[in-house]
Amino acid sequence: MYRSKLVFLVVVGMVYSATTARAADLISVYTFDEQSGDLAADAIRGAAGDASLMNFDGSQWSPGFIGGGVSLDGADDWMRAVNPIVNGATAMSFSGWVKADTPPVWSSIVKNWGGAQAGQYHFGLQAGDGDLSNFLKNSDDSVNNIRESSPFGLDEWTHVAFTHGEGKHKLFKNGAKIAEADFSGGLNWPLNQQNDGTGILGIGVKTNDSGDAADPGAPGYWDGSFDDFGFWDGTLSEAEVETIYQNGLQGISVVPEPSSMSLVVLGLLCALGMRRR
Ligand SMILES: [Ca+2]
Ligand SMILES: [Ca+2]
Repeated sequence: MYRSKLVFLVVVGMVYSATTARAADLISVYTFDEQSGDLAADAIRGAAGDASLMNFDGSQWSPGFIGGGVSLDGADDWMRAVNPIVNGATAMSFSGWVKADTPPVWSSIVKNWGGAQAGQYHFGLQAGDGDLSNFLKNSDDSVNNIRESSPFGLDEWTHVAFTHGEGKHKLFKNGAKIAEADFSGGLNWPLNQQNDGTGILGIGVKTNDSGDAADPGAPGYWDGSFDDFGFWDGTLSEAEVETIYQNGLQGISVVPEPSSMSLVVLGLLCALGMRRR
């Protein structure tokens, strides 16, 4: 009897694993749950993905949408990390929760983009119009811009996402697709970021070409709050984006629950425990 229970648990674990397989792997997450200090930890990459908080005055850790969040002053606060997306990536996705108090010109969410040299992605609010917008640039130097074309709501937590891959560039708000375009190709860092083999992720900013400072011309600081930022190395489906949004409403982060393999091991341990009795 215990053996059949054991087999059942293993089979359940395998089926669960097969049905939850996904094309896109989560490669970087900022939960912004720190509540102190000048680093935002990456729950996937560890120290290699730490984001450095620049020009914050100590009052940055605030209530978020899922646990804690980080608050940016719209004047000079920004964060810098190693870009989680590889140079030449032909697919990627980003998801996060954001709240805008005001919409400074070119308000930035996440960008790998220089002042003069375009990069992989440029996600935020469009110019002075203030609608949700993303730009991608491929290795043919073709820049694609998709946008919502109506002003972004202020003072409310909003789920935002974009995906690249499978021939499409898509933009999402609160789980729903709001814009898409045909687009494909590899995404490359600004040339000046390739000298040391490291691309730059600017959070709440557009950096200069080398990524070591905010672009003096159009820094695009964010005035408001961020929470639960995730990057994937592939293309999330529209259903997956909707699920991430719905999970967020339930207070569930994109950080994965214990994996299906852990469930298999847990099942085995439970079964062995039962056998001993
Ligand atoms: Ca959080
Ligand atoms: Ca500041």
